[in-house]
Amino acid sequence: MSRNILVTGGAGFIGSCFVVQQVEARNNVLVLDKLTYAGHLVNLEPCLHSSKFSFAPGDIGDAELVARCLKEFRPDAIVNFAAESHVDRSIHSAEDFVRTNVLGTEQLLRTTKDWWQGLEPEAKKKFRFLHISTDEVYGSLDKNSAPFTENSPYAPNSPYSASKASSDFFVRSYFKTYGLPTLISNCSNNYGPRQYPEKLIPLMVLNAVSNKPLPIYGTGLNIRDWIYVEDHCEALDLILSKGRMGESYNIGGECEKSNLEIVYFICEILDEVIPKSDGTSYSRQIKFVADRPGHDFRYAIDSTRVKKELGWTSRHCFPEALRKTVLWYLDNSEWTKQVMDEDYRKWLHQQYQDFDSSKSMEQKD
Ligand code: NAD
Ligand code: TDX
Repeated sequence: MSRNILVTGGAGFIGSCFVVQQVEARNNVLVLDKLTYAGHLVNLEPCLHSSKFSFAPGDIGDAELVARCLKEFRPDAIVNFAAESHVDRSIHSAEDFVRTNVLGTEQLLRTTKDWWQGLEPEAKKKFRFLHISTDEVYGSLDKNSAPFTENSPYAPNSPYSASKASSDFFVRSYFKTYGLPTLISNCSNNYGPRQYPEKLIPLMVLNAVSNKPLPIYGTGLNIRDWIYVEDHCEALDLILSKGRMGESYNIGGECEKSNLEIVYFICEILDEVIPKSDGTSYSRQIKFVADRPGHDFRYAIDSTRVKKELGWTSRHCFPEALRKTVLWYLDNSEWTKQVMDEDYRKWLHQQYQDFDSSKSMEQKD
């Protein structure tokens, strides 16, 4: 049976992948998105003309708009991807992170709860609110510590992760206090097409081919657990259909890599598919720059619960999916042109202007 799903933040990187999968599965999807610098309708191109898809521009914190969407669309589920998502931006200023991730999520919960309480018993029982969170709420691991489980204590270190942790607690509180049927997912680092090029992988690909420096924070030895975005969205579908209310589900790629490894992998792919005319490797563009303040050393996720309880497995293997991702950015220059606008150039200047104080790879050697 087809479901009505309200997807907030559905014009961003992960949300748009989820929306495309759900429309392909013949569910009706209403995307509510504020279209911030990170949200682009072009991300939804594959389903823009589908009768299963509709779009409402706006803010999750706009109670009137959300109430209208709920009343008219009557969702069986809400999936909340809407967030400010970049750690480095949260270090420059946390204001938007508090406004959307904390206050916006709480307002969305409140509006949803008010509407949900008035539903018929059957619709009320069927309804689900899935909140998309992150592994960053658990803080940082040492090299040899066991991966995060759902029972790991929250210990956020960046303003971004503090705002996500806060939103998770509000979701939990709405389940405990009002019985709103909520679910939380905590996922590791996603990669794939349509990721805004402020994040490590698309930034490195696009800088490399523009002959710009590849800025590695600190030593480059920090570790992230990488998951292909489609695998993440498939896990979310299972959580939505079969997850236990009030629970959290960790989702990870079982693919721990240091940042330096990731950048070398990207350079190897580029060296093969678009070799530089002077015969040198793109890795010569690597520059070690000042570290991210409060930089978490390592994330790793234990996905046992989502695997055992819900039968999820990731379908993609890293080398192939990374290659596919790199090729996607090379092949989609119209997309990159659209998202790498004036705002993007301003961000690069704000974040990376300080290249002078950096050391190039050759200098380091
Ligand atoms: P993104 O920055 O690409 O997209 C965020 C989307 O939310 C954009 O379309 C933006 O316009 C929209 N948005 C922002 N503020 C809004 C508001 N107030 N009202 C309505 N829409 C708003 O982010 P992403 O990488 O796709 O991440 C999606 C979610 O997944 C976030 O909650 C993030 O914390 C979480 N997450 C991301 C990763 C990752 O690796 N990218 C990993 C784990 C969890
Ligand atoms: O220029 C860079 N140089 C660099 O060394 C950038 C942008 C990043 N890095 C490092 C910092 C991190 O250790 O690469 C790693 C990955 O950085 P990001 O792509 O910014 O991701 P991260 O900070 O790990 O957070 C991501 O995963 C968890 C998402 O942005 C979050 O939304 C998600 O919750």
